[in-house]
Amino acid sequence: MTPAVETSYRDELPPHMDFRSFVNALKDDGDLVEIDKECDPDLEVGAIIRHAVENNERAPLFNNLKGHNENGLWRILGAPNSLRADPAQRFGRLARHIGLEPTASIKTILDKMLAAKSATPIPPRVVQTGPCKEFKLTRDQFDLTELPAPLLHQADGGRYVQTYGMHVIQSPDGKWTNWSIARAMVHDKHHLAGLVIEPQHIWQIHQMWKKEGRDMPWALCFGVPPAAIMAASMPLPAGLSEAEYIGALSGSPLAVVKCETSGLYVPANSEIVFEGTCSITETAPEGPFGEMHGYVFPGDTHPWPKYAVDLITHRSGAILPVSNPGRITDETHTMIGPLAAAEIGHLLRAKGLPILDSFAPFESQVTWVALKVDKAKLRAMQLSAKDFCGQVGDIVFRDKVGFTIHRLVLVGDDINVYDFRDVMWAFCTRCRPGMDEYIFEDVMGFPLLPYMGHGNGSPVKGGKIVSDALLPVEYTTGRNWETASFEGSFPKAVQERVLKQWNEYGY
Ligand code: 4VP
Repeated sequence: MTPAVETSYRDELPPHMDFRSFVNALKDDGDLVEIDKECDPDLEVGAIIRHAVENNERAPLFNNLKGHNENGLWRILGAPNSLRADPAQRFGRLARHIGLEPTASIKTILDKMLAAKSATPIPPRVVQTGPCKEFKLTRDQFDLTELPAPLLHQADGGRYVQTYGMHVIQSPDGKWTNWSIARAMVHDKHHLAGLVIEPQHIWQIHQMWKKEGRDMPWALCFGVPPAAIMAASMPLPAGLSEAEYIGALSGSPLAVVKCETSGLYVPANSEIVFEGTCSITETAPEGPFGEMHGYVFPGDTHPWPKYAVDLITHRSGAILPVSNPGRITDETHTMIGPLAAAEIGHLLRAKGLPILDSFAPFESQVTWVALKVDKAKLRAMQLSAKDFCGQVGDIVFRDKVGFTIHRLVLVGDDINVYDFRDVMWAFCTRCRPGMDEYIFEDVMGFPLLPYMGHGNGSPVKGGKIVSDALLPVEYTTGRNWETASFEGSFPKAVQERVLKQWNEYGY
């Protein structure tokens, strides 16, 4: 066993390996607003976060929350992974999550997430203790209803303490440890109620415990190393340990420490850890919650598993990260969509299909993934549009990586999939409604999408489509048009002359 963690430990870690260092990095980047004025977790915090994310504003750090306890439990960091206003650093917060410079492009960020999948896994390093153990609160020392868990939208069914924490669970045989994000709200003094939806890994492991007839040991860690929360948001394959993947991603082992009440291990420098169990028999009313597609349906409450919180441990000056989902752009868009898109591209390439890039446009509320097709390779495959689109849809929509995505848009290699104007232009001009679209009704659907959960058909099945925005010539002889644009319709010399003389024209 490695000796106890010394106090200097946390200061030496880079931002992607320590949440507190990450907050400091945002401050140094000029991407943080420290709010010392008292703020009310009852809607005021939620409104500030919403206004910030809808305007790509700096992340708010609430240092003085109404209702914080005598140990300062807790402060809140809002919008931990939303966008920056400066186009040169638009993805700066995501970049900081994985050890890249803030100017990294979204492609560079997603490529790094994918590369770590094939790098040698680095298992976590067990330490005896860590910053997360600085304070310990037993059941008689906390009341979840008294702590400043935020009410994030006025119609929410509860205080969503869990929007950006990481659930830690293990299969009953101990072979698979899974780290993931799933929302949960405060139910009572010592319980949460949270979504455990099929086909998510948390659901798969919960099913295993149901078969065993035992409640599922569980920990929920808030303010984990940013690289860990990125991994927890990515639809990595079943059985893969996120902890080892994070080691590969960052090139060093992640320090973990044993829970007090179970055999689970959690990141040693987590800001806050809830320890307990997730019931296999008991449920509690959960929701509604303002969600990633930009809606909350008042009164839409459903029974979901009940989590018992038996112990809370935390760092001093603990910070709870909070994502307030809704209309773009927040963490449910910057993370869920692009990370699924990266995995979708990876899966299609692994199956031999010629996909160059993949991205979930934020403007589609991350319900679409645009796929850039390598046309030369496509032509060599001599596939009909029907066969190609059928294969793409079958591969993606019948796999867990495609769960949240309802439209795949196939585009040619003149289209930049990271630019929604490009994707929309191709979709609107090259995909003939009906004839160029392939509907999938026998696949799993995403019930959170309003046209699924509150629509005309089954909330959990179908409603998916492959939209072919490749013109027929792109399958055979190649592009036969020029773009009617400044860049596409004029010789380079003319473009250069016009740009050089632009001011002389009177502009
Ligand atoms: C898998 C996605 C997902 C996103 C948000 C949410 O509340 C549940 C599931």
